Amino acid sequence: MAPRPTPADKFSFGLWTVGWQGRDPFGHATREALDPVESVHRLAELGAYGVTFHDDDLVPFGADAATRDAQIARFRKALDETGIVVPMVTTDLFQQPVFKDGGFTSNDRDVRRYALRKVLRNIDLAAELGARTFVMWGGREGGEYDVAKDVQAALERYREAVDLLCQYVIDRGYDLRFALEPKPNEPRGDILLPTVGHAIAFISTLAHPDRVGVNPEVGHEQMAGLNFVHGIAQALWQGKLFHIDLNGQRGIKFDQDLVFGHGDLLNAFALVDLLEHGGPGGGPAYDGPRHFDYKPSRTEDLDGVWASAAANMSTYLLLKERAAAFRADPEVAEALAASKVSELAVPTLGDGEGYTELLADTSAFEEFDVEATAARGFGFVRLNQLAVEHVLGAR
Ligand code: 3MF
Ligand code: MG
Ligand code: MG
Repeated sequence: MAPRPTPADKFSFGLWTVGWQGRDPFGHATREALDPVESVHRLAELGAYGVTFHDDDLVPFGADAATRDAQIARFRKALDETGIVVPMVTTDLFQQPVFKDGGFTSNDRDVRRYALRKVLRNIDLAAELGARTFVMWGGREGGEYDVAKDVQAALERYREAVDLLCQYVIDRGYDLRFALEPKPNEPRGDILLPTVGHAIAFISTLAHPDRVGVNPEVGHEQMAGLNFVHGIAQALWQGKLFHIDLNGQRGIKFDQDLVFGHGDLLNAFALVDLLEHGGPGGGPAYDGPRHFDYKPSRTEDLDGVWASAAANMSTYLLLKERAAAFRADPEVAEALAASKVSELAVPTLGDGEGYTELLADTSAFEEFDVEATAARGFGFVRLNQLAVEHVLGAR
C-alpha cells in the first residue's frame, strides 16, 4: 500500500503542472483548462501542503486591474478554505511573444525594462501571499545562433537584473529569497546558466549572493546527462539549495516532465536518501518544500491528472520508507563500512598537520604498500545491490 501524504510532508505543486492541457509542439490540447481554485481544492484533498504559480498561471497576461484583483481574491479564498500555503512564486518571462529573445537578457533593451517591471509586480504579489522563495527560470534567456548573442553581455544584464531585484526585496523588507532554475535547452537551443554548476558560479558574482540560490530540476540536469544527486549534493554543500523541482526524465532527450521516480528510479532513491538523511547530524539535509514540477502526460484525462499528482507524492514517500530501511539495515551498515564510505568524512591531514608533517610521514609514501592497497576492492557493487534490493522491497 502506498503511504498517504499529509501537509507535514511539505509536498507542493505548480498550478502549471496539474493545469497543463497537453499542448505540445506537435499537437493540440487534450484536456480542458483547470480553474486554479479547483486545483487548490483537489491538491489539498490529496494531501499536498502548498501550491506555486507563475504570475500568468493565476491571472491571464494583460488582464485589467479589476480582473486581476478578483482572481487573486478567489485564489486567496481557496487558500483560506483549504489551509494550502504558497511557499514559492515564480515568474513567466517565456510564454508571451514579446519575450521571444528572453526577458532579462533580450537584445532589445525595452523588453528588458518591461521584463523587470513585470517581475517587480510579481514579487509584490509573492510577498503579499507569504511566499519565502521566488524562483526564476530563464527559459528564453539564451539563443540558437552563436553570432546573434553576446553571451558575456547577456550575463552582465542577467546580473544587473538579479542585483536590482535583490535590492528591491531588501529595500521593501520582504522575507524572500531568489532561486535560479538551471536548464540546458528547451525552449531555446541553448539556455544561459544551463546547469546547477553554472548557476552557482554566476551567483558568486552577484551583489547579494546570500539572497540567491538554486532551484534544480531532476529532468533538467538529466537532459544534460548529469547526475542529479551530485548536483544537489554540491548545492547543499554550498548552502545553495533554496528549492527543488522533482520529476522524472529518461535520458538525454526532450524535457519529459514525468512523474517523480518514473525516470531514473535508483537516482531518485539516492536523492530522497540524500534529502532526508543527508544532514551532518543525520537529520534532513533539506527541509524546504518537496515541489513537483511534472506534466501529467497528454494521454491522460482529468482523473489521470489527479492520479499522477498523487503518484508523485506516494513515490516520494515510498522511496523515503525504502531509504530509512536501507539506513537501518545492519548489513548495509557493514557494507558501507567495508566500502569506507564514512572514511571520506575524515580529513586527509591530521589535526595540525601541514605539508611539512605529511612530507615527514614515511607511512604515507615510502612505506605505503601501493600494490596491496591497489589490489583491494571497494565492494561498491555489493553495496549498490543492497540498495537495489531495498528499492525493490526485497529487504
Ligand atoms: C521548465 C520549467 C519551468 C520552471 C518554472 C518555475 C514551466 O522546464 O521547469 O516550468 O520550473 O518556470 O520556475
Ligand atoms: Mg522543467
Ligand atoms: Mg521546473
